[in-house]
Amino acid sequence: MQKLRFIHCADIHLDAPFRDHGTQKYAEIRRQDIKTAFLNILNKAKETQADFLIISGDLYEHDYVTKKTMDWLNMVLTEAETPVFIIPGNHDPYIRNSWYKVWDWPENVHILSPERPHVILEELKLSVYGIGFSAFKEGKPDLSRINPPEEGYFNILIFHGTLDMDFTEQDYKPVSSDELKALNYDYYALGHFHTIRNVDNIVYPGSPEPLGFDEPGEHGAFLVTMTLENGQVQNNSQFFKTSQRQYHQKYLDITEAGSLQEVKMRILEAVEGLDKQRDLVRLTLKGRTELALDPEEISDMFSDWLYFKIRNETRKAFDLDLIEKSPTLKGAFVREIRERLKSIEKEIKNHPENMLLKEEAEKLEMALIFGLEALETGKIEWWGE
Ligand SMILES: [Mn+2]
Repeated sequence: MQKLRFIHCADIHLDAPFRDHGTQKYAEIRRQDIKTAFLNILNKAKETQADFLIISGDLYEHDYVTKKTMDWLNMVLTEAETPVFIIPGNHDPYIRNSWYKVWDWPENVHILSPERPHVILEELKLSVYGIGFSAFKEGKPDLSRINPPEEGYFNILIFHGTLDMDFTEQDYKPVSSDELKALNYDYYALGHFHTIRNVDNIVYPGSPEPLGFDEPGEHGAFLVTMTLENGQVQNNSQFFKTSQRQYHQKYLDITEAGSLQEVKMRILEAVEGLDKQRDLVRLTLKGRTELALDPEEISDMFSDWLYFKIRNETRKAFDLDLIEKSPTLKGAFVREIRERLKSIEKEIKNHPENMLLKEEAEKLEMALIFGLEALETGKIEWWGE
C-alpha cells in the first residue's frame, strides 16, 4: 500500500485591502490575521509531516501585495522545507509583471504555469497538473490540453475557477464536475469559492481567513491522505481550522420594540455570547417603527469591538387609520382585512375557548402588515427566526 499526505489550501489573499471598515488600523490587523492563518497551515504541514502543500490560486492580491509581504512569504515558504505547488488565481494571475514571473521563489516551490503546467515527483509517485489564470478574467478553459493521468502515480489536478455554475457567466473559468471527473484524476484541488464546497473528490477548501460578511463560519484548510491499494486510490480529508475571526451578519426586526432602550436590549441579546475581538458584526435593523434611530449612536455602545456596525433599514410604521380612508388599492385592502378582523373578534367574544378563531385573527393581522408591505414595495421580506 502506498500512502501520501498533503495539505490543500486556496484563496489566502495576502495583503487584501479590507477597506469596508474604513480604518487603517483595522485593515492592518486583518492583513496580519491572514498571515497568521497561513502560518497555521505551514505549522500543520510540519506537525503532520505532510509530503507537500497545494495552494490553488489567489495566494496574494496582485494589486495590493507589498514587497515586504513577498519577502515574508519567501522566508516562511523556505522554512516549510516541503514541496509547495502553486497555481495563479484571478487575483494573482500569471501576467507580465506577476511576482510568479519576476520573483526568485524558493527551490521547494513549484509554480504551475502555462509554460510548465506539469510536475512529477518521482520519489512520491506523484503527478501534479495545474491550470491557473493568465489574466484577471478568463473564460472557459481548454481541458483537452490536460495530460491524461500517469499510470502507477497519484494524479492531482489543481484548478482555479467556478464549478457547476450558470455557464452564461464566463468570466472565471467555468467548468462542470462531470467535465472534471471525465479526466479521471484522483483528486481535484480547486480554488476560487471562499467557503468549503466539494463534489466527491473535487474540493474547494475555502479561504483560510474569511475576508467578508459573505464568508461566515470557521475557515481553514484540508489535510488529505491518499492511499493506493490494488490499483484503487482512496482519499481521506480532514478539515482543520486556521481562521482568527468570524463574520456575523445579523438582521433584527424591531417592529415590536416600544422604545430605544428596548431596541438596544434586543441588539445586546442578538450578540450574546459573541467575542469583541474574535467576532465581527454587521447588524441590520428591519421592520416598521416610529422610533427615531441613530445607527451611529447605537454603534457607540460597541466602540470597544473590533468591528461592529449597525445599519438602519427600518421603514416608517403604517398609519392604518389614514390608509383605510384612502381611495386606493391599499385603502380597499385595509378596509377588507379590518372588516374580517372585526367579525372574527365578535366570534371570539362568543366562543372564547375556540383557539382556531384566535389563530385566524393572528393570521389576518400578519396578512394586513405583509399585504401592505407587498403593495408598497412589490416584495415581502421576512427576517424572523
Ligand atoms: Mn479568491
